[in-house]
Amino acid sequence: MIRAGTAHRTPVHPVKLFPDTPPPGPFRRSFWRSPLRGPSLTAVLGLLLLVFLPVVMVTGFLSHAAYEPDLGRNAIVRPDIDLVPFDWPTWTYLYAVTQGLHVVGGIVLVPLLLAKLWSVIPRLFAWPPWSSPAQALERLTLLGLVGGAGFQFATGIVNAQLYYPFTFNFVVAHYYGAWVFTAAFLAHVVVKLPVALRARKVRDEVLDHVLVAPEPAKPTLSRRGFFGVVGLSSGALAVTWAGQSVGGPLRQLAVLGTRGGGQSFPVNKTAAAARVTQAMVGSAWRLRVGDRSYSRADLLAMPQHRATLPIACVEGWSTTQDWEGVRLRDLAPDDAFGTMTAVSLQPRGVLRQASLTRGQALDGDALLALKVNGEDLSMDHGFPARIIVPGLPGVHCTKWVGELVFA
Ligand SMILES: Nc1nc2c(c(=O)[nH]1)N[C@H]1C(S)=C(S)[C@@H](COP(=O)(O)O)O[C@H]1N2
Ligand SMILES: [Mo]
Repeated sequence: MIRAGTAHRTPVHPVKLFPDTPPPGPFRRSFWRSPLRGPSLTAVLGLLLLVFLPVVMVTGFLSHAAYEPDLGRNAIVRPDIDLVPFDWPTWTYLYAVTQGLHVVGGIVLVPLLLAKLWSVIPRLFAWPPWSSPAQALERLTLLGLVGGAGFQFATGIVNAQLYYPFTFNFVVAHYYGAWVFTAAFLAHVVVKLPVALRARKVRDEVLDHVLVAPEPAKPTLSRRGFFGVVGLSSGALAVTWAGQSVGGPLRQLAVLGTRGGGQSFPVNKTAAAARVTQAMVGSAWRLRVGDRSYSRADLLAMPQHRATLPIACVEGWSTTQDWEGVRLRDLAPDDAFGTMTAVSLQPRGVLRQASLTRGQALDGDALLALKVNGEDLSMDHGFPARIIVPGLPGVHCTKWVGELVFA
């Protein structure tokens, strides 16, 4: 402190950005009064997230890989900066499992994430906000962590409930958001893991720690009760969401997730919404493949193949049905192709066409489906013909196909 009358002395400290005393309110430690907060609660929550968050993160990047972003027509980011370029295998339930884990996992983690955020809230109001450039940088990674998590969870959950309701490109934004969050998450783990491991051995009460309330209020909940609330919330979310990915009797319980629709399984984008009309799919409809053209009767006269396969949507739901139609490899003019692009009659929209790798198109169960569960496809499920391939994301199962391009 420099007292009046001593101003002629050279100050020892550089000019302070912030006064010593925090402003009243959340910046004062005494504002935070829960007796539950402390480094060990935060450590347990952090370690739980360290185990479960990577499941959601890794399956998210796998979803990006499944999109085959290096295939021209699927490119969601510049193909030359694609960071996960490999051929997504056609293992029947692969995408249903990875994306089910991604979406259900993300939803189930929300209570744990909120609990973690609640446990460290006094730190977000630390005073002074920063005292050195290094500390300012550390707080910036916190912004990436909290902001990144908020953005990823909010956009992901909204997208899983509604069909791409955003004015921005969700896929691209969620992908770049994932890199921001992952970088901040890794930095946070490197800095905090040793702290968390140490904190579990020390009793909070003996610490003068920013997370320990200096004037604790009476407890309203024991720590066990706190974990009970978090666990029950996660469990309730799991029960009301997971059924749409897992299926079976659980599907009835998935009140927060399942899509309704015709032919008794979910529809993503109806024919009407895609602006596909009866006239476009009537008797004049032909499938074009190079210079050849097939009527529906021509296709039904070819060898028919049946396969029980899931539609596994990026939104996390999946549904397994019995499909019947012509193998894609029977429609290829020759063996010399690298990719196959299905083009829909749908006039507009990113999903009007999608590309498969050669390996995916050659799979014995990769079909141009004409029927499902023994009946002609309904309009909403892609009549007169749609793609269905084992293991791929639903976005690659193009409906109302008008042309196949083997390139
Ligand atoms: N032409 C076209 N095909 C499409 C779509 C679309 O919007 N347009 N949506 C895709 C998506 S995201 C999914 S999950 C599946 C859903 O198929 P279903 O409506 O038969 O269940 O169709 C795919 N095929
Ligand atoms: Mo989808």
